[in-house]
Amino acid sequence: MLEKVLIANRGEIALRVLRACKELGIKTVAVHSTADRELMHLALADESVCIGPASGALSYLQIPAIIAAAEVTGATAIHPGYGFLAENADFAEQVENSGFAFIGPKAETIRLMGDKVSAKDAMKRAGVPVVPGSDGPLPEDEETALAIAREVGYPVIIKAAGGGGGRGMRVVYKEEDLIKSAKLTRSEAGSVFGNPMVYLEKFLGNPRHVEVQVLSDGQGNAIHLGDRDCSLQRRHQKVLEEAPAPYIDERARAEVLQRCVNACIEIGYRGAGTFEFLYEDGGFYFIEMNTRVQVEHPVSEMVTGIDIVKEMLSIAAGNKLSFTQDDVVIRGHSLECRINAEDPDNFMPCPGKVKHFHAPGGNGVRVDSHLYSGYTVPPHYDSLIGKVITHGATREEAMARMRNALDEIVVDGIKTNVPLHRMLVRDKGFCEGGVNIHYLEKKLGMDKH
Ligand code: MV4
Repeated sequence: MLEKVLIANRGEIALRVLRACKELGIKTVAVHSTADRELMHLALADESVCIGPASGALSYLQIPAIIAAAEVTGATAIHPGYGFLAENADFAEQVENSGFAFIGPKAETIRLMGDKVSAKDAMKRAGVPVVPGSDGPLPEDEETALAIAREVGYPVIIKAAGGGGGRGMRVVYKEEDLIKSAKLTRSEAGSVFGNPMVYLEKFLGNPRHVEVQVLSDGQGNAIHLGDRDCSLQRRHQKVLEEAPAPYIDERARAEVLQRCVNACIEIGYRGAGTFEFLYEDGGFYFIEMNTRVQVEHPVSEMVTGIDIVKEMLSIAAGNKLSFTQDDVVIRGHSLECRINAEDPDNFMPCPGKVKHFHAPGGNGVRVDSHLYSGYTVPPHYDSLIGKVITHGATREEAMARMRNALDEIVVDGIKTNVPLHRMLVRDKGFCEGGVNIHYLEKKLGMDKH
């Protein structure tokens, strides 16, 4: 096993990784900014190192500071968590070139998936169903571009190769708008991502966001941990996730899960990964792959009983997967509510001192949070302060347990989105299941029309 892991992150995910390391008897190094001296996991780590001032750009995003911290503490591996440097191929490369294990895929895989055109091309060639489109970059030649869009059929969407997660996209409804939309998206992509390359896809009007969790050891063995539905989102920020995705055509599901596993073996994928799909009219269409552990990984853990972070550590230590697909059984249903320090009325971040925190409990209830009474949520980072996760034999049981958990949770002193979650778990449409990516924004009256 790995000897000593440096956790290059903060908040709930740093605590999550620390817990996995401690379970496995791995020593831990926590790194933190000057604004994060109160973080819970610092007290639990074997060592901690301050790597810079409050701003994430000057601390958690400082590659030399993190590698120096690993060197002075004698860490042997680095876990990037999510966000920050987790999908930075240069970071992964420098970590490995400095002699540490990067707990994630090879740098070249991160680079491949970071470019959405090469990611889609690789997945299509590996047999994963993709959204129909330009099959590569959208050519600058206007006649060729118009011909591609006409062949795909309007409406189409133009996306930046360097984008992802909802940044750098533009929907085009009619042919006369294509060229100016392509030019605009190209120019924005050039300035925002430093890469003007764009590609074109058929625009799906009412899809669901369904993703597939995989684990692959980079030694020829890969498995899936089923799927998750992350359709409940606002402005590309997920709010509530669940596993498995409800009301999916079972033949299409079995097919796509197997194709993801095959693709992992085909590309020699190493670590935990997520294939993101749009699901519409019974079909799955690949859009992007995430090469990190995701915020919502616990719902997959709850329905499989597999600890994804422990598996990441084991894979990084060079071990083969210790189980096969037949050992993975999807049991029951799981929900996750993301708890944010934000104003429930206008979604503005609301950092500040937590006067009192009470975590919910009971059968099938899990809380992943670094919160404690007296902790001050700093204003410099993401507003996620924890996740309430429930499991039940059925979706209804998981939902009833979530209603109870949200009734019990107390976060006094700051505003949170708990009221939004209390409303959602009683919402008729959501309770029935299978809502699409526009459902929450429509419900909140944010619909553009
Ligand atoms: C799409 C789409 C419809 N058609 N692609 C937004 C995030 C990025 N990962 C991909 N996104 C979308 N791509 C085609 N061809 C609609 C979205 C989309 C979306 C996707 C997943 C979750 C939430 C979303 C919200 C708005 C738009």
